[in-house]
Amino acid sequence: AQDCQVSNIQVMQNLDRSRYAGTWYAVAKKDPEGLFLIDNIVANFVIAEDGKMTATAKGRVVILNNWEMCADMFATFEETPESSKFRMKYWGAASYLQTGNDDHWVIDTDYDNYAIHYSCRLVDSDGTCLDAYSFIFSRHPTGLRPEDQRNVVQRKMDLCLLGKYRRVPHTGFCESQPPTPS
Ligand code: DAO
Repeated sequence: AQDCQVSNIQVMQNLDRSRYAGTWYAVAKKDPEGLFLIDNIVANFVIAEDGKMTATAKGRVVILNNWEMCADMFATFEETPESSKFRMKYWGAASYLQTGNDDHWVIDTDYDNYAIHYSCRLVDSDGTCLDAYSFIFSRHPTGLRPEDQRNVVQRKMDLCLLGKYRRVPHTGFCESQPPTPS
């Protein structure tokens, strides 16, 4: 479906959260209004013993007036009747970092190589998204495998976001404190 209706977006069927868990490197990102995480973005999803999913994430941010730092972020996920649609509460290790409550949708993943994330923060009166952000995640910091790229392009089209992504470089900026392993 490419009618750009948020309610018609196809998500991953029967998401296996334990296979989705672990470390994902953002290799591309479509930014929301008020961009926060810039690059060197690594997320680590964990399934706790009570079955609840949480995440830690790092990324380079620029806050206040050109203060560049590595943000340490935390997130909890609330399940919904659809296995790939979560509500995500997030906050930073420091009080001056962003906090929020966003959708976290898993559009597609093969668990071992790539995952496509989508979040619409504001649905317009016509049902399209006014303020979306989306991560293309890879298990490999070097990027997507060539064989996954066709699929990722198709999903970007389905999300009506083709051409709106930028590459997310990994330069080692946040590597002094890697994310907590699962
Ligand atoms: O970078 O502009 C932005 C929006 C991202 C907000 C969420 C960041 C913290 C939580 C990340 C968890 C895994 C996606």
